[in-house]
Amino acid sequence: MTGLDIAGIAQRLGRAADEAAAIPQVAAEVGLDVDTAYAVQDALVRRRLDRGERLVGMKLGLTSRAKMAQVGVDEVIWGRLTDAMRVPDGGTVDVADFIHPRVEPEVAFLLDRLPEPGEPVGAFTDAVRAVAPAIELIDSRYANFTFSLPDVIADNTSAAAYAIGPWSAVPDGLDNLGVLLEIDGRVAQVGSTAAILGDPRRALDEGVRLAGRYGVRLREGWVFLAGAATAAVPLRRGAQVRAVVEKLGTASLKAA
Ligand code: OOG
Repeated sequence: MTGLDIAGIAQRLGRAADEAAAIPQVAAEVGLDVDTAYAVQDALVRRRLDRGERLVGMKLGLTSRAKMAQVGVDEVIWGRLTDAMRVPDGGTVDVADFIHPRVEPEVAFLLDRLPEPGEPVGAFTDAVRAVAPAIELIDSRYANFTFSLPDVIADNTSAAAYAIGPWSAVPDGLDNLGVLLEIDGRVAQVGSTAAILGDPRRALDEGVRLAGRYGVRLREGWVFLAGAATAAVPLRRGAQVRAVVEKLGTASLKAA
């Protein structure tokens, strides 16, 4: 570990989120590498846990080419989800709580029994109890939504809020389902679950592997967001957002 002020960087990022006020990127300035960035993320999320939030899941980011191209970072990243980030399906978020929120359509898994660390996930249907369409609201804490790989990792992969549609049993194929993001009833993005690492089931193996490197184990009952299938779209006040995933249905939220 370096002599970097991990707690201090986490504090800056945490305040930026609390005050909905962007900060400049930190990685280049302080020489943050990927491992240290995950340590900052840990401290940033711990700050939330210290004020009573609960860790309820994990997300992957940049699992699709569209997302990688949009932000100019081409590595899969993972972040942590707390209960306070969850918005009820059909619920309302206040855009004033965020800096420059964007929404993206996702697939969520409800985790069942997970294998021991180091073991492959094995049968997907043993590891996943249910699947659902989801909307992730991302909000980079950095000015202009611009960051490097360590910056976005430190910022808990821009995680801000998420809504999950109805859970259903895992269908036979998950690897080529149509995905739509609609804003005010108009199609804003079109994609396929195939865009998520070729098959969103692969995202779970990736998540187990990546988090395992940092001693983090996925838990039964956790939500797992597999990463966006399309580029993200800015969320404007008054917008009505729907993510539609073929066979799985719809998740929605409103922006006040
Ligand atoms: C990074 C987080 C990306 C996804 O699903 O690809 C992400 C960002 O774009 O700000 O959550």
